[in-house]
Amino acid sequence: MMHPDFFETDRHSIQLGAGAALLGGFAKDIGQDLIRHIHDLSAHTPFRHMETRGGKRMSVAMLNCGQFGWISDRSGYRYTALNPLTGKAWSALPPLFLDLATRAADVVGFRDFLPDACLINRYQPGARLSLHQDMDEQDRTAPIVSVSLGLPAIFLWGGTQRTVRPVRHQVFHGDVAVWGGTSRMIFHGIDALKNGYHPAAGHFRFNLTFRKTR
Ligand code: MD6
Ligand code: FE
Repeated sequence: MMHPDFFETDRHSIQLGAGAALLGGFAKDIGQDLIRHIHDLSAHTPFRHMETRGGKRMSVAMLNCGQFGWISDRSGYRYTALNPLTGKAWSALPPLFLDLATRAADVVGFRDFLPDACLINRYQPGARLSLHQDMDEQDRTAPIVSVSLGLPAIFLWGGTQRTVRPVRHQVFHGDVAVWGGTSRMIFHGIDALKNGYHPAAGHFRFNLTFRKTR
């Protein structure tokens, strides 16, 4: 059930579906801090363009922090405890990240969300993420919390079948999407990023996606 505070967070918050909401500006006040952390993390684990199962280079560059990291290569998509490039653990989740993810999930009615993975996506102009379902997590009862930073983008929100034509939502710096429950397996994606300049992120859009993988 929606927490009563949901309707107070921001007048631009919208419910996407059952157990799913877009919280307008929820992380705006810490946006710059979050980006600073992303830069620190990327000094340790550089962003890279992984390959899809089919061998195509992804247009979105990624890095991970947390107990588990999402990786993609020719053997498919999965979470690993070690970075395959270094053989070392991923960097720990910064407390600021964890606190934000838990607060956002709570507002949408998912209490005590404790993510064990944070995938950081970096989009440059033209980069996109085609319609997909998040299905590499064992725990499908936990929601996903997704934080938009930097340049705006068009978030595509479809249905439980790939053939459903997606609704287009513009997402801005500091917006947070949360989805779980019966919306957990909705097809979604990001349209090709438009060129632009954001004072805190330059020519990029960043997205933090928090999950409980197991
Ligand atoms: C993005 N996000 O916003 C891509 N997946 O850059 C996702 O694919 C995503 O935002 C699951 C839940 C939230 C998301
Ligand atoms: Fe996704």
